[in-house]
Amino acid sequence: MKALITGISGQDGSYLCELLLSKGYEVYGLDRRKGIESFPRIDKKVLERLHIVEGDLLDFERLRQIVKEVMPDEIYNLAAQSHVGYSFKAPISTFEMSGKAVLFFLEIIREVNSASADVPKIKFYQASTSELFGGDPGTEPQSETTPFNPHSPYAIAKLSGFHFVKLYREAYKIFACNGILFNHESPRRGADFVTRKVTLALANIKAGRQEFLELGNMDAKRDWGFAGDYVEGMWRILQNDTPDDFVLATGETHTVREFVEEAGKLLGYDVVWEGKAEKEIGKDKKTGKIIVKINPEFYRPGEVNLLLGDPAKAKKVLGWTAKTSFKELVKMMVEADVESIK
Ligand code: NAP
Ligand code: G4F
Repeated sequence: MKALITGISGQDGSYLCELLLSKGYEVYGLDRRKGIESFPRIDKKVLERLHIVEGDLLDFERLRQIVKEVMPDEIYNLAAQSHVGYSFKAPISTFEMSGKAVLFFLEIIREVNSASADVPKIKFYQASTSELFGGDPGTEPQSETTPFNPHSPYAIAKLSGFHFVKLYREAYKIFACNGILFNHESPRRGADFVTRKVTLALANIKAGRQEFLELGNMDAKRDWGFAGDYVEGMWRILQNDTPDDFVLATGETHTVREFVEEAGKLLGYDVVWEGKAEKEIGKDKKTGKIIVKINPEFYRPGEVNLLLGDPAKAKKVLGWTAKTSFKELVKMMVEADVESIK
């Protein structure tokens, strides 16, 4: 089996390529040209087993050439501008990467699939997101049947990608699926996402290298799982007999504040909170040291308040469940960051 993964250098790409290699796949990874080889998330031995192909997600002709040359059995489209906050600053490029580029792949697959009856059909996985739901209180737990109400340029872009996948599946019988994934984190998470920002900052504060941590909305609730578990779900989605869309989630939700408390505990801090809104601070109860301050710069023009997924369909149809608990995830990330800053 041959797989093409876009976004190979990202968090999920790094775990997915390991999984597929372990299953005997020949793995091709799309990487945009940077002039230097840079795959900090991928182990050197794993990298040696990958075929890296250079190309940009927005270059239709290059993508077409790559797909025709590689002729993968499966395409996992993970590449995106994946930061929700940044999508308010760069809505146009975000829209192109998560909307237009999805259509590029579907058009290429339509062309390849229809070329001749002997050509093997390509299966397509689209990295869709729980951001589609909008997280309005009262809609939880969110499942495949919950109405969408996107609150950011990122979510609107991903919603267009979601609908293109559904349309091409229904209209052209392409084996195309959306994985509607809730937040999944790991020690390989980008440092500008809230979980990794917290674990890295607290490790630095503990080591005396940073004074305090600045955050935005502490009340947001997320259904946080471990990325390593979620890539297994992506693979299972494409092994299902029929193409379909699936929610992958843990079924548990926590506030950003709870994430800070849990990470703090592991480093010997008993974080207590004082003040409200922009005046809120988090202090270590024993020493009185201020660990967290609010910086409104990290507030978003549109916020998703509450994400809590219902993964029942994935469990029933795919036999998939998130194995790693919230506490195990936080511990894994804190321990990795204590090591990473040494
Ligand atoms: P990530 O770490 O931000 O990785 C994004 C990847 O996309 C990187 O490899 C990046 O390459 C690549 N990329 C961006 N623009 C590109 C372009 N123009 N051409 C080629 N490659 C490009 O994201 P992730 O956390 O692994 O998430 C993977 C996918 O799942 C994303 O589509 C994300 O939106 C979606 N998703 C993530 C979560 C989550 O909680 N992690 C939940 C739901 C959905 P560079 O290294 O060159 O920047
Ligand atoms: O970690 P975040 O930036 O992740 P967010 O916005 O939930 O998006 C992630 O998960 C989505 C799936 O639901 C993916 F589709 C998407 O690609 C990405 O992987 O923020 C989580 C929450 C937000 O409510 C944010 O406002 O944390 C809040 N937050 C509070 N302070 C902060 C901060 N977020 C960031 N990044 N930085 C802060 O300082």
